[in-house]
Amino acid sequence: MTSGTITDGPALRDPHTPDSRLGHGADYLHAEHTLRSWFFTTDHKRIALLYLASITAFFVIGAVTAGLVRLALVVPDGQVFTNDTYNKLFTIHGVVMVWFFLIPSIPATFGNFLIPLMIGARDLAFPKLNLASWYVFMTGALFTLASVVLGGVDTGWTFYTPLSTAFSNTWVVPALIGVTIVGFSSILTGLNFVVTIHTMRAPGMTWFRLPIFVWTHYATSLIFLLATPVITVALILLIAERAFHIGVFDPAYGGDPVLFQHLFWFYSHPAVYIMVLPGMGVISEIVPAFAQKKLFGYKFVAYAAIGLASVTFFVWGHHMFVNGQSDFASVAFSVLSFAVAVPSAVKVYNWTATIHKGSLKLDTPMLYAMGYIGLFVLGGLTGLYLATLAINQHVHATYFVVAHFHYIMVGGTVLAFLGGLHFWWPKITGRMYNEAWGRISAFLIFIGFNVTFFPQFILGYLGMPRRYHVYPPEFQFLNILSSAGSTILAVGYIFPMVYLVYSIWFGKRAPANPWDARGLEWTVASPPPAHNFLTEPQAPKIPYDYPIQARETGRQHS
Ligand code: HEM
Ligand SMILES: [Cu+2]
Repeated sequence: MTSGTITDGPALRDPHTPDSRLGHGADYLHAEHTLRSWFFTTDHKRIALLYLASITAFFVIGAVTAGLVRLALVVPDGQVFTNDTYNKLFTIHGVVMVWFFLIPSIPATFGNFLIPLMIGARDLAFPKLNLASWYVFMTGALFTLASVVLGGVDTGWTFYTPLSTAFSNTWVVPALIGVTIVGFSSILTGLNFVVTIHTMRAPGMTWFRLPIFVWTHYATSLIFLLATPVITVALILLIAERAFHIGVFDPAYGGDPVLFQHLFWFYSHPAVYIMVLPGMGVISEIVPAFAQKKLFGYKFVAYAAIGLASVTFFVWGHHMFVNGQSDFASVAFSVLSFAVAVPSAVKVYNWTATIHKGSLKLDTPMLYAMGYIGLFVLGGLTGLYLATLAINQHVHATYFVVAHFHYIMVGGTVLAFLGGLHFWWPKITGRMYNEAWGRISAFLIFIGFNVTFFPQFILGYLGMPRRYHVYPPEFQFLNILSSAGSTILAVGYIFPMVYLVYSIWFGKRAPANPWDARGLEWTVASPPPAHNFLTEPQAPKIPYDYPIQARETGRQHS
């Protein structure tokens, strides 16, 4: 083949990567071997792996600190750690998990790896910017982790004022600088995805032929672009407030601490959808593949992604029902929060309808997907409890909230992440993992998760506040149950780390399409060639063209 055929068309613009000198047949993992070729790569697939390694390391830090928090809570009298250490532990856990794991997790790894492959492009629109985003991300994360090494932070991941501005004597400023820097990485990634999806689609890849994974990443990128600058400004003001007492948030200087909460949640509620939408994209790929059935209501699922991304900007006040906002504001935010249920329910309904009468294969990715749907529904429904003003009075800042957000964020993001990791692992590495171990781990995680977090709904309902490590002895049994569950969960997380890494060297070689799935990423070899497509990719006429078609128009035939 001549290189002429593959530089034709906007989708295949040559990004001028150093590796473009290489033969077009070399797979991306073996195209070059030097360390330099990894740390200066502009190949979206290699950058995805840099992110995968980083966020895995951060997940381990987050998980170890979670384990220590659960360890402390085994006894009611708070004797395991000092108050100060306990506060620092849950802060590191929250900061690392939210800012350095959950937010980048799926977009930075699978988004980076798959969006160009799925739309038939050779790379992202700005390959060098993509590499720069990873360096920005690492710089910020290491800044924040340095504050931990220096002595820790005790404000919680929310950095609420006036604790963070006036009262905390821990390393707040370097922690904030790190989180601020990481925000720029999100903005750059969002920008790259939006431009890529607009301009790099292969001929014939119309908007309504895009995989839902691409749609959800498009919606997520809009949130990255529109919401992240707000937290950036808020955090810079917070740093200035703490360093120079400029009087934006501190009443002693004429400021307003509640203003910080508005700015914080104006970003951080949409951030929940930065975490959850990409996971929904993953589930929307897995479910049709393992039901061998066309995704039910494709257009509704696509619109629901945009719908969620829009409504999410108007509900931030549900975090402040008891913090002195007007009754009118509270009622409005309550009603708007209920509106979020509509597009969420559309998604769940459509996945369920896709499974219905499909020819189900319960392989590891599908087990994660089904676990995801269950946990997400429970997380979402308890969100409606929290959005109800009278109930919120009772459970605000209790373990009910902790249980709710873990169902959404761990159930919704981590299970989707693991499902996606197993689904695309053969594509990414060219190797198959051990299916039996995969299924065992998926079960352990599902059971461990529920044993850990379900008791926390009860604890919260009974009145146990979050962020305390001294509690009345009658709460001890449920806390021990929760800590025991977290041990099962930890084992469930360790298994995949072992058998997946093992498969890289000893796993069976993966075919191009081990699951008989649809989508352009399955038309290239596993692992894909350095330049993705050897010949011009052909966009499918309809997305999710599986043998079993949903009977959306079936009435007239029956
Ligand atoms: C895997 C992803 C996880 C994420 C994203 C996550 C996220 C969070 C966040 C944001 C907080 C709030 C911290 C704060 O309020 O300052 C938190 C608290 C906590 N998490 Fe996690 N967590 C995860 C996993 C776990 C696991 C596996 C466990 C237990 C084994 C766990 C146990 C806890 C506990 C006990 C708290 C303290 C609640 C409190 O503030 O009193 N988390 N987590
Ligand atoms: Cu919210």
